[in-house]
Amino acid sequence: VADVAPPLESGPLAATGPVASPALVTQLKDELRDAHAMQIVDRALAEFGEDVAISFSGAEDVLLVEYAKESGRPFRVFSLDTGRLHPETYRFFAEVEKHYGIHIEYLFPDAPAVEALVRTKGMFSFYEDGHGECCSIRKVAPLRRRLSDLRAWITGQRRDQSPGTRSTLSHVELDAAFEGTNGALVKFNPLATTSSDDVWAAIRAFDVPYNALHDRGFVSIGCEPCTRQNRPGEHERAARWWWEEATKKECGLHVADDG
Ligand code: ADX
Ligand code: SF4
Repeated sequence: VADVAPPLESGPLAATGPVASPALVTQLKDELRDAHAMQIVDRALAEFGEDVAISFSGAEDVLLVEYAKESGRPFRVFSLDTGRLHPETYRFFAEVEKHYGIHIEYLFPDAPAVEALVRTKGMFSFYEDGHGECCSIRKVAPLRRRLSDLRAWITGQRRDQSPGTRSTLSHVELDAAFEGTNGALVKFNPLATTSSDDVWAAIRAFDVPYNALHDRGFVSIGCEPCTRQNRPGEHERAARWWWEEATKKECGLHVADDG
């Protein structure tokens, strides 16, 4: 497509700005405590330039892409293509690329690792022995690879998505699970204190494209075999890995920074 901008250079990036240290995180945390999500995205892009990227799941976190566009700054977006997403999500990725004139940087899992898993345990092992192994191969390892040449990342996590695991989430934290180029990795959660209702009000107000699954009863969207439609009155997280206990509904992408 002629009007699509070329992707920013990928691969190891020289760290040019300030080191993503705990002191910087404390400073940003104080500064952005009461900031609007749009200001937080802008600040992240201003501070880290091409050493920060938006982690886009293909759901309502598309609002982050809108805010990045509104900032007028260059920005980069990556998605973890687990190979198990809904067809609607793949179509939505393409729609987002066209709408914003960007290329999403897709990360794929290690082929031999996926082959070994499905040859020994089949395509749906997670229903038998939990989602940990599959998520670790299809999501966590590719994410680790992606983050290793960044100094910061931006996620769409919100407190109201998961009362059990995200209720104290901050707008800025030191990543407790992954390392960036310089070791320490800053994690921005611009929507941490935004409610689901406010996210949807903004998506409508900005006329942002969204995943067609949302019109069919899906609220929280992950991989196809591990996501179902929400039932009336149930919390959105109940529709993810529904056969497992509520306390296990994290896949390893997000580990809380309790500091
Ligand atoms: S998950 O850990 O349970 O899968 P969730 O679906 O709540 O995460 O999404 C929270 C944030 O994690 C998203 O807004 C996004 O920043 C990141 N994320 C989740 N899934 C992906 C994915 N497949 N690719 C990139 N980022 C993702
Ligand atoms: Fe595998 Fe399900 Fe995890 Fe997707 S969410 S990586 S299909 S276990």
